[in-house]
Amino acid sequence: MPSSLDSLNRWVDDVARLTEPAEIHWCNGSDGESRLLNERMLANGDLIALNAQTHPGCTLHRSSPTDVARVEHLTFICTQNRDDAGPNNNWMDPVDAHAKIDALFAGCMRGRTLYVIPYCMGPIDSPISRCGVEITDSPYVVANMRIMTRMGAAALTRIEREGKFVKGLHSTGELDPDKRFIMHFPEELTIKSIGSGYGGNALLGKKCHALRIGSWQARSEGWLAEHMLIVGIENPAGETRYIAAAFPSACGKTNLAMLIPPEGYRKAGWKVWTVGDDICWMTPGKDGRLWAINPEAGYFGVAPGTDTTTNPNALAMIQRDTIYTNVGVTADNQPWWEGLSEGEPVKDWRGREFDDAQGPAAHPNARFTVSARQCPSWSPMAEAADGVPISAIVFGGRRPSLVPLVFEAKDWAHGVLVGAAMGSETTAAATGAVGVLRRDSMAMKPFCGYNFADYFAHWLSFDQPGAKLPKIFHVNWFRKGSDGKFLWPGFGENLRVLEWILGRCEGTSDAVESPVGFVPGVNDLKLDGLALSAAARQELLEVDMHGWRAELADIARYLDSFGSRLPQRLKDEQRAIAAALESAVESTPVARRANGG
Ligand code: SAT
Ligand code: MN
Repeated sequence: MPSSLDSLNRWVDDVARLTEPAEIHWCNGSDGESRLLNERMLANGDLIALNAQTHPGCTLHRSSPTDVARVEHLTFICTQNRDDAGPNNNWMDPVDAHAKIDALFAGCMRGRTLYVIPYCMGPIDSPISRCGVEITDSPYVVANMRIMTRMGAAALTRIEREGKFVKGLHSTGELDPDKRFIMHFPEELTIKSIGSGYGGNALLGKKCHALRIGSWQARSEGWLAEHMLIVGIENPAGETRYIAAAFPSACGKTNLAMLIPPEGYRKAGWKVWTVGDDICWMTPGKDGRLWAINPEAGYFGVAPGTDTTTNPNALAMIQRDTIYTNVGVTADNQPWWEGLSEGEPVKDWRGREFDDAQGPAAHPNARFTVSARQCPSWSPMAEAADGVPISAIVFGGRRPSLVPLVFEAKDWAHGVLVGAAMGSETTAAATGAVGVLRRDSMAMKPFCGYNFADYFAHWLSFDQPGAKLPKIFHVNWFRKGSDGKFLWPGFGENLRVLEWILGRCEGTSDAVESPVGFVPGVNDLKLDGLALSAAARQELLEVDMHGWRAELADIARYLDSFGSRLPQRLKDEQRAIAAALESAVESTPVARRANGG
């Protein structure tokens, strides 16, 4: 009888014939293997040792200066039918795409080792988890995948049992931006990536598998693969509720997932548990609720800005056994980045003598890779095979104006519109201009592996009789006052907003109804002890009807860009809100007090 590993073996043979490596190494994920690889990388300069007294087990990787972020313009979804990829993706015909990228793979591993990395996204025994195999010629990728996924022998055993896995082929190639492509073939459960060694371009379990291919699999199998953190909030009564929150890259998911409660909350007994900081797979349970796992086993977080005040949990977890990418270093060889209050850099992320005229010491998208278990707020529920039940889904982006601190969607379909209409200013996580406002539906613009119109329909389809769906909210930590400064202190204080959100789920927090959703009244949020002027409180919670009327018109234009595939239900939601705003603008807006539930 043929073993279910036959197809894997055949694929590895085919790839080896194409790429011509000097040797092939099957990764088992053991400590010994990891030590050996590290030694090799330290010897050849792929990794640089950091101060072993202050940062035991930590290393630094400097990527090529033109390879420091995801490359959305070189990322393709290759489906037989162009409309299946949708206007939200770059598309290429699969036959052309294979031909184009295989030409770049030909002979690309000469003199190099081909590593075969079997991995599992999610707890190894979870029915929600899915497996994949990445082939790469980058030992740095192997080291990162070992932290970010359940990699090695156990994953291979599961693959042998299931016979099904996502195939990912990666090579750093020549690290030439002109010979770089990140291609996805969802119909073949296949990924091919060449020319980059960086993060989301190269660690194929992450954005390529867990989101782009994952979202495709999720639609056909009835679940959701989302760009969301998962956080558990334990109240003083000892009850923990879980929130899943979607924000674009580099908008504070890691910080929110690891939040430290403000002092008053801490003393009262509130605790925060981190389940995930980037990706969430959710599936309807027998009880009608959505149950979520974090498919990852580690964090690939943004280093700049991480400090004792912003994210003390993250700072604590990256003191040992961490791979740093593109940070600066101090005179005594400690990692350093902008926003770190201690130490000062002598070398920048490229390894040059630090000179602030040449730019920052750390690249703005510099990262740390670390095992999730090192986080002081790590939740043991991150290993639960059934996942955790989600009480609330939160969408958010960087919106300097208009969008209030928090509001609640009126129901699931309205919530889907709120997610679809999400906008945010771009960040350094992808190459291109920073600070430009763009629509980023569900924070999935760079990551949805199929047509957004079909994706919105998939979201709407969860609204079934018997479903006990989470309530949907929108937050905006980034609203600015007329002085250009952020109005809201953010970070730990965000727990105040999460408390209101969970109160809405339990029927214990009040709100004011507005055409755009339920907004807390000034006294509905617990703001005691915050240095926040009455004017700032007012502004943070204000719904500017005229501004929102223009916003809804812009949302309508955005929705129209998806043509006839867009679900009518979503258009109806948009029209209903636009009409409500129209009458609110015409008459004097009278806010109606909504009851707790
Ligand atoms: O580079 S990654 O895609 O892994 C990180 C991010 O952009 O969110
Ligand atoms: Mn992300």
